[in-house]
Amino acid sequence: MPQTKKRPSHIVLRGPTAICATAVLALVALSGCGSGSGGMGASTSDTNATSPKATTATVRLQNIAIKPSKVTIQRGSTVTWQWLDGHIDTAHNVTSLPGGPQFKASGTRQTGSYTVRFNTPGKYLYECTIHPASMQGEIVVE
Ligand SMILES: [Cu+2]
Repeated sequence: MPQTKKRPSHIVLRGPTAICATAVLALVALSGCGSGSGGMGASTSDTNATSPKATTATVRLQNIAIKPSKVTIQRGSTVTWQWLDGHIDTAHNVTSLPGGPQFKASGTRQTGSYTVRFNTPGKYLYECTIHPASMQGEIVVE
């Protein structure tokens, strides 16, 4: 008696089996689409990562000023600050302002240079904390 009832349950099992087969087909179709568009997407982002011209910008810390005070670069580029006020015994630093994207502060010094690579687009505001009134700068990373 229960055996006859099991037969319909076997038939019911064919339903999910058929659905599984459909799901597999769908997955194959999806994975086919996915690998195609995924490959396209990856190559597109690779192009974006490499095709903007990475550059090196130089900023002078001289006469208690930042020159140029605003620099625009492509992501992946570097900015090098040069300390040029050592001869007047004046030290500077470059320090991110709070509230925006940050980069590692240079520390205070009188000579030499400091280079930061910017990989993340954004508007980086900074200052020399010793001379904030006259030494404010901006790095725009595109
Ligand atoms: Cu300064």
